[in-house]
Amino acid sequence: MDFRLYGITGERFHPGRDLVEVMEEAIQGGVDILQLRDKTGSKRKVLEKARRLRELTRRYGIPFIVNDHLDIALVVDADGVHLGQDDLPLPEARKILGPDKIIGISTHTIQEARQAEQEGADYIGVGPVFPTDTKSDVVDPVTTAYVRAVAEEIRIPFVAIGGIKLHNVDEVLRAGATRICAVSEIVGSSDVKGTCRQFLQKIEQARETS
Ligand code: TZP
Ligand code: MG
Repeated sequence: MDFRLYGITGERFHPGRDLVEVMEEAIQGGVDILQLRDKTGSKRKVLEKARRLRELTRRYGIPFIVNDHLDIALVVDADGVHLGQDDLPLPEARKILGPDKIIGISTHTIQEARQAEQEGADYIGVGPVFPTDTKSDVVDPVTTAYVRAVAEEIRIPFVAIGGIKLHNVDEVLRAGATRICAVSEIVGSSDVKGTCRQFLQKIEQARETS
């Protein structure tokens, strides 16, 4: 679980470009864990994408995570799932997936973070740090104050997410984040690889000076 730059798919940000092609560029730029997040496609369509991204991530030797769909994660032998506060609770998901799969949980409050840690989450998401249009049912921004609180208290890996761009990522890193996720800034970029490289450089810099 020692990832730095968490990539999530966001197909509406690259119309006309193939999903796998865009995500491969992101991996080449430094994305070292990849999540398939598809809130609109049919089960079959999501399954098809999952198969392709499983093949891609295997080729590059990085973990592959499926958002929401435990069944698809199992069928394609993904490394894990990412679940929100309204999805199947973590203990139930663990029963289905077993001890070896990665389970990540979205959190918006320190109470949710504590609970996820206690229940055996492998990592948590912390966000949305800033306003974002990428997620529709999003809660109010948690701000860097929540990032700081998690950095101080929570011992499992956490990844900051939501509205993070190259121009504001330093603020998130200063609050104690050592893992970053950006969706629109990466997959919507005209230079996906270069954008990832710049994120990674900033993350590495912050890790060295912390
Ligand atoms: N979870 C919390 S915010 C968010 C998700 C999936 C969307 C992040 O997208 P962006 O484009 O980096 O703001
Ligand atoms: Mg969900």
